[in-house]
Amino acid sequence: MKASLLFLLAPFAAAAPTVEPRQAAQSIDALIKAKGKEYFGTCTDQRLLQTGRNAAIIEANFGSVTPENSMKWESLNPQRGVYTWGQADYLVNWATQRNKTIRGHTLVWHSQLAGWVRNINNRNELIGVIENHIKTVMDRYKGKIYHWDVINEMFNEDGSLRPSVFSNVLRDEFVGIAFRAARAADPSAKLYINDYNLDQPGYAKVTRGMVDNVRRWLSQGIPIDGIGTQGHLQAGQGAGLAQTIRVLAGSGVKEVAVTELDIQQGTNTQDYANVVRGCLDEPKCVGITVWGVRDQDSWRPQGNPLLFDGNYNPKANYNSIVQLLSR
Ligand code: 9MR
Repeated sequence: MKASLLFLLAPFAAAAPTVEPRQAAQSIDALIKAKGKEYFGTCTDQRLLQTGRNAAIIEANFGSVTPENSMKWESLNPQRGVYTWGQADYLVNWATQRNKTIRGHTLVWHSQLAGWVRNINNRNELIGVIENHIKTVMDRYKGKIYHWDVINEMFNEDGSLRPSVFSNVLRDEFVGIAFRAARAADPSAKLYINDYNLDQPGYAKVTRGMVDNVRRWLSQGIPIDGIGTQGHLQAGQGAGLAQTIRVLAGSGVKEVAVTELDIQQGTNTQDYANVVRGCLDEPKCVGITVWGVRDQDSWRPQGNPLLFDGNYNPKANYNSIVQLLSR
């Protein structure tokens, strides 16, 4: 539409009740795509999408969604043989209808795990259960979920294997089992290993944990495509995460992503911009996902860690990203 026509229509558009005003001047998703990245995303789920202005904000400013809770094992498959798809389907349909890509989260995780899985102590039974879960979930959303967090949070802080039903029964063999099952289920999905506290380049969980192990697993032919660093940061940690993105990329994976970014507010107002710059500077970094829209809907609301305030207005954090990406 010509600018002059837009100008004529503007007063009517503003008055029309069905038109949701933009909450932010520019889409950070459009801006990061213009820099060659795949997406700027956020987590959400059905309840949030049906609350307030969340859906409108996500539609206008984000290009990817991650289900915050609806695809976790306890949500999808709370009892053996019983799958409850309602909330996950809602998210997938919402995103697909609006051309948003989806990061699936998450297939194998010790937390928010169904109780019946936690009690398995037979090796073959557990292998079968892991393979069946991955196949069942990935089949349902085949071609619709672009990235999958196949394994979540499997390392201790010192880089060793975290105790869980998976590592207790199968040691680290469950990594190959899970990634091979995922590759077979949807060969076009990008398969990730995801973890938190991968925020400082020299930290043991980064070096001895993620990087050394992923390098070894890749050399064994295990089909890991990417590493996700969650990025639940304290104020001042943005620059460290930017450096860590590069270290993770050095493991030999094809891609890396910041998957759950939120930053406790402090005096450093450049944290968000520092993380985004870190992703721009690393060619393997494909995108960034923030862990929620509004501060008060965050899993840790105390530090006002997100990009929008309680009234759904974009905060200085949001504008600092716009500024950086507009250069
Ligand atoms: O944001 C999620 C919150 O609503 C849940 O109550 C919580 C339960 O563990 O999980 C949160 O999301 C987590 C994510 O799935 C994995 N990494 C850490 C996230 C924050 O706890």
